[in-house]
Amino acid sequence: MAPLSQTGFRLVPAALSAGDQAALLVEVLTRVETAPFYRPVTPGGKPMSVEMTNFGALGWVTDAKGYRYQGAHPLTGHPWPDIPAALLALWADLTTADAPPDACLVNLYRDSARMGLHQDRDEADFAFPVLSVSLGDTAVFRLGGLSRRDPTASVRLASGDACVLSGPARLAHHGIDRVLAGSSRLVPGGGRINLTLRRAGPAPG
Ligand code: MD6
Ligand code: FE
Repeated sequence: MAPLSQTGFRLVPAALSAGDQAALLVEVLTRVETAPFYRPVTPGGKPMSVEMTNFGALGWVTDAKGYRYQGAHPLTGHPWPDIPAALLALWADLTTADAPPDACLVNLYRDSARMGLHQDRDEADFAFPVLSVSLGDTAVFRLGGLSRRDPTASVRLASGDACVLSGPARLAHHGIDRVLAGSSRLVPGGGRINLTLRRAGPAPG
């Protein structure tokens, strides 16, 4: 299956208008004042080039102990801030999930930050999709298949674009090859912010 036409991969260009992007950025930066971006370390001990924080009941973290979801910021010890309402609305609009997301990973790409090919597989129930929203500089997103060795293809994610991995594509490999510096003026100081919404815990009820 050609990676970009596989069932369950959906790119939604301009899911957010310019005004909605600016409003969401304010919501994000306000939360970052109390839940600052930090540079995570892989279980192998390598600092990531991407900086991270989270919103929601559960946040994705990585350190020497491994990958997991936890309820508190690793540096402040405080619960993560709540998920902005505009993102909850987008999840309701663009997915068929019957429960709201409980986790929103926030990735900050400055300079030459990138993200290697990976699967999102630390969640309890892969029946829930992952929805990503991009703000700021355009990224080159690479999508492959269920096997790491499957062919890949790349597509650009611009500011305001959303993308969904669901169904057969939920566990597809994907990553960020690079970010096109200076392609947007949205993020103060330059760069790109990506927000990924997930249901990390089991379905409620
Ligand atoms: C990023 N995105 O766009 C990284 N994961 O910065 C992801 O890792 C991702 O875009 C799952 C579903 C959609 C994604
Ligand atoms: Fe991912």
